[in-house]
Amino acid sequence: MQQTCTESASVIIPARNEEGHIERIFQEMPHFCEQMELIFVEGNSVDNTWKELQRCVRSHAEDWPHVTLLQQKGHGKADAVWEGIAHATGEIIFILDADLTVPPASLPEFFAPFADGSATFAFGSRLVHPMERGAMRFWNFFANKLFALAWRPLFRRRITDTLCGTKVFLRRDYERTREEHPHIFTADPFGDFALFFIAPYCRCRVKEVPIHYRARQYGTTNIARWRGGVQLLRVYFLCLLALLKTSTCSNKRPTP
Ligand SMILES: Nc1nc2c(ncn2[C@@H]2O[C@H](COP(=O)(O)OP(=O)(O)O)[C@@H](O)[C@H]2O)c(=O)[nH]1
Ligand SMILES: [Mg+2]
Repeated sequence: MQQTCTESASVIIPARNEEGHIERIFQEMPHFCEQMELIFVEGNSVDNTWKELQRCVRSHAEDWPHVTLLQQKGHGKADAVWEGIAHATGEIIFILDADLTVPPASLPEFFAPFADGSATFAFGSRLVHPMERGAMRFWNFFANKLFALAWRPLFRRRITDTLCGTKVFLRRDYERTREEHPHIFTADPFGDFALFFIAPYCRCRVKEVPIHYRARQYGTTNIARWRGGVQLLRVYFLCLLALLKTSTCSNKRPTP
């Protein structure tokens, strides 16, 4: 089996109004890869997230020497994630929400299949293990189930969750997919579906990692779920269309 580069990892952490979680991120983040950097992308917070990030970078400098702090120029989670990836130097990109609902301690489980070459794309599922009380609202739970069903034919395998913030992929796959389908990345308000699209488009070896989803301890959601849901539906159809076109093109290619 072809080995993937396992030498460097960038963890991108979008953070808006997450002041109360920053210290714990530094404390709970495991060192799971030889060359590892953390990239926080703060944006439009109304609390002291930015100041707290600066304080934590100073106080954890010994443990975490490679930390980049960015303040996004645009708006929204996806914009923050794209900006973070643009600054990443690692070959493997991890996206991790700053709200600690997915424990940073679970990241080695996502890294392991990259390290042994069995996966080139990994994502978290919140819907396998029981989750903490209050971690997910009823209509979100319902929509998550539906979106997981909708993505199954695109992945050609059973998947149980599409909107867990934790997604892991190769930077080269991201760059290729983004260059060839930029409209999908600009249409996605959260980034989850555009990133999901990488897996079938680049024919990745896929690993779903069940995680124990936790409830937020600080602040509230930054996501407008109804408007976001409609936007996601549109992004889903853009992905579907792009994959259908790709398979039509490859079917038309003459066999050598
Ligand atoms: N930089 C940045 N981060 C954001 C923005 N919106 C959401 N986030 C972060 O993205 C992650 C997911 O957002 P969250 O509010 O937890 O949404 P939910 O999980 O759908 O309730 C969290 O780490 C947020 O801090 C934004 O506009 N800018
Ligand atoms: Mg959240």
